[in-house]
Amino acid sequence: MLCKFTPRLRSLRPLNRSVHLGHLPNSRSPIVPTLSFFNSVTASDEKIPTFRVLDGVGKPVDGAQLPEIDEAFARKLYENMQLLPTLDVVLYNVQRQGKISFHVGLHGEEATIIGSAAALELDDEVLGQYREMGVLLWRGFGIDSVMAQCFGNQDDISGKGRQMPVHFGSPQHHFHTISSPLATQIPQAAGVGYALRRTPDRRSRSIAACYFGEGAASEGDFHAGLLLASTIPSPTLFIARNNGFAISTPSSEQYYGDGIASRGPGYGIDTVRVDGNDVLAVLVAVREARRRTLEQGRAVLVEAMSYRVGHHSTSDDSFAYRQRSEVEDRKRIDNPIARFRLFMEAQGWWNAEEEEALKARLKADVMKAFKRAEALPRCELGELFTDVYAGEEPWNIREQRNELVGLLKKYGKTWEPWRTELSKFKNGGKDLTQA
Ligand SMILES: Cc1ncc(C[n+]2csc(CCOP(=O)(O)OP(=O)(O)O)c2C)c(N)n1
Ligand SMILES: [Mg+2]
Repeated sequence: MLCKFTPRLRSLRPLNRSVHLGHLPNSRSPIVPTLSFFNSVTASDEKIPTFRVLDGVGKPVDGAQLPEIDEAFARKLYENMQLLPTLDVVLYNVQRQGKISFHVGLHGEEATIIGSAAALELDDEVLGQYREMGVLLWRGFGIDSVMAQCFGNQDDISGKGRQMPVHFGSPQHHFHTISSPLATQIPQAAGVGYALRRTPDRRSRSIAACYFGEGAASEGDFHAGLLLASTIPSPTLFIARNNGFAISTPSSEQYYGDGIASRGPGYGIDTVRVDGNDVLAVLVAVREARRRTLEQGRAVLVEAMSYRVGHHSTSDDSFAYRQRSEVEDRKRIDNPIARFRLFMEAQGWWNAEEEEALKARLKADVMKAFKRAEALPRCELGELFTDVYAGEEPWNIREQRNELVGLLKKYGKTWEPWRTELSKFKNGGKDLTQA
């Protein structure tokens, strides 16, 4: 059954009135005697519509297909959304103080991330791009684990401090480790979906959910991944976060077609576009997309439209390529958190005092986690070389460890930058220097 909001992308009427002139081999395409080009995936030649349930001030739009949620669930959504900018602000400043090397925030995409996280089951396999920290937090990863990963300290369960900040991963939370090269997660997700289909106790129960930006969708891996997931059917849900920018490249220069959603039908993939600043619309769309993915055992594509309010990362100054006023306008006019807060207030589920108390509590929690993480040492230095590969240690890892031991013997005590760095590791790097 098609949902009310879903454009019927897969069963479009032919653009010409069909005249019965037979069929070509290997195709059910009707033959027509008049020449007609087309450049739209909607039957009406209009742009693909965007599903929304709350308007800009949090009021349900006419005929809105609102999800059934209770107060406790709404609060959970809201508190998780509010936690994200709290963490982003602190981590951004901590990077500016030189205490961590990098941060990438998700200002403006809180509804896309939390709405979709809430629509997934906790053990669906998630393959993110890098702005999906909120999915982990929704699953109970915890602020301390976020800080430990960003500081690369001994408590970093993602990678023992061996990854760049924000490159989270957690098998326990079914969250595959982020990798920097864009779009690699897309074909991998098709493979994960296929593996789930082949695993008896997860078939018909779990899906692979893959997040990526509209910029990453210009990579060859996007096309390979969608083709793979459609021709070797697998329960893979592709969530395109279209936030308007790929660093400095605006989406107007990223593609000429109708966004990312227009590509779904080309791969025979059920597709929907949703207002990514409307947390309830994202929740409904991703829930339905997930249901279809499982029911059909086939890929589904969701394109969530939003606006990247923050700079791309701490390595970017976005005012070099966009107007400050444009950003301020977007923040004010279409703020996903404010939209949902107004909805909550209208239900009698939230008020100004609770807002103030929540913000104070979240800030205190984040600051406490930051101070804790800052004080913890890194893992032992030798951990750099452990569990890189399964099984016996290969020669190249052994060779690299020996090389580092040699360099440490030569410079470890004498060269100030090395002395400082070594002091940050548990036991001061003695596991290698005294090896
Ligand atoms: C293969 C590859 N090319 C370029 C980069 C550099 N890079 C990192 S993020 C980024 C922009 C990605 O934009 P988008 O996919 O829209 O995601 P967003 O940052 O907007 O969330 C680029 C070009 C990279 N990491 N990998
Ligand atoms: Mg983008």
